[in-house]
Amino acid sequence: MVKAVVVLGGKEGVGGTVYFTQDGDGPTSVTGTLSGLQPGLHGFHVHALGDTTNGCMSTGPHFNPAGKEHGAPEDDNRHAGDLGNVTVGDDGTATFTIVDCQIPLTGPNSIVGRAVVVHGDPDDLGKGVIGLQA
Ligand SMILES: *[C@@H]1O[C@H](CO)[C@@H](O)[C@H](O)[C@H]1NC(C)=O
Ligand SMILES: [Cu+2]
Ligand SMILES: [Zn+2]
Repeated sequence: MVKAVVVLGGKEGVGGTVYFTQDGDGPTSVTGTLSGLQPGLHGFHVHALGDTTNGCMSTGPHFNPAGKEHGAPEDDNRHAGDLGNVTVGDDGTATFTIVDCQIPLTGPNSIVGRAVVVHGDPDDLGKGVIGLQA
């Protein structure tokens, strides 16, 4: 079992922690909690680069090792990093679980070392770099 974690930080008290686990070549399970966000839907992506020094800008495009188009998680034609939306409640928090087959934690298409970005309207609110966890 390979495990990874990202601690998200952002403007205006936005924060969160997201855990990733993968057993062998199986799907990756993603469980997270977020806080300090506006209620509603927020885009949730893995971006190509782990450089968060200039906010969303320096994290590059959505992670897209297969050279596909932007899409929804259930689409065949999607960026690997397209994990859809997370739903934030009226209290500004979200707890979610995603199971996905395109975001491995090992091998050439590993997402470890890349950035997770939670998008807000209109700003990009939360971001952090995925790191391996013991
Ligand atoms: C995310 O939510 C927006 C706003 O409702 C919607 O337009 C978009 O299709 C959603 N994306 C996915 C991948 O479901
Ligand atoms: Cu994004
Ligand atoms: Zn995309």
